[in-house]
Amino acid sequence: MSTAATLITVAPTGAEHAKADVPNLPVTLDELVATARDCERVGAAMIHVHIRGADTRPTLDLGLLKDTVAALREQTGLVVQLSTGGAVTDPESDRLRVLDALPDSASCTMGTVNFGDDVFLNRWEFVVELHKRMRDRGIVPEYEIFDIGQLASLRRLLDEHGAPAGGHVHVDLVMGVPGGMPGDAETLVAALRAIPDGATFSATGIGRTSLPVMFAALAAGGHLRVGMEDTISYARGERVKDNAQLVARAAGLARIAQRPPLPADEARKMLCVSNNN
Ligand code: KMH
Ligand code: ZN
Repeated sequence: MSTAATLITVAPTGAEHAKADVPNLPVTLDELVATARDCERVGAAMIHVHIRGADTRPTLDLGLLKDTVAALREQTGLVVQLSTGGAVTDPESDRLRVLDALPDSASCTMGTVNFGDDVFLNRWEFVVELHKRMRDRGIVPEYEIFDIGQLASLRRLLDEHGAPAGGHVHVDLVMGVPGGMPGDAETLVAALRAIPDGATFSATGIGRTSLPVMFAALAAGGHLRVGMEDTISYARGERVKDNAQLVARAAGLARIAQRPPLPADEARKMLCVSNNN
């Protein structure tokens, strides 16, 4: 299912980059809110959030997650999506507890994948538990797909456990992770053959695959995720200035493709986000 407009999601922080290596990475709540506002202004409609503690390292502290959801809701109109992926070292119990912060949306990765030198573990029982708990809480999942086989797992999940909260299925293809599917047009087209009927999709390319994936996703009628979680390089030899720079580029390309950025209220409708949380 494609739309006449483009949902742009910003993933501003992630769990992988160290603040010491990337000084412009937003890690405090104030920095995150400022980034979110800047990104909304230039075309983002959803934010995919990983938070950091006072030591700038990734954390899944529930109090801080709740404060983050509240601040983003108060100061932006963005759809707030919390990561349940966390960092590769986070235990399942902490990742499940993220849902108690009651975001609009949360990520749900559809399987285990090698992740550089690490392993991003997503056991089947854990995925099912995430899916069910999100539905119980009225949280809309974004099914994160790191490899094409995970789309078969998504079909199995929906067949065996039913539709997600809101009834709409939205998928994010995370391409170019070392250990996952490559970030190129050919792979994106192959992935689309396995996406459930009626689902919408966005795509993001990690590192240098950012641009090829963005062009391929736009050409295929898909949506976009960009941000410093996924790339800190803007062009060859040029570091990203800030997240808004990446969103502005994505918005510009979406306009050129005649599929301008989708406003946040339209994104809520498309994703079937309820206003109950
Ligand atoms: N940080 C990665 C290990 C997600 O947010 O759901 C997992 C990740 C996926 O970023
Ligand atoms: Zn993430």
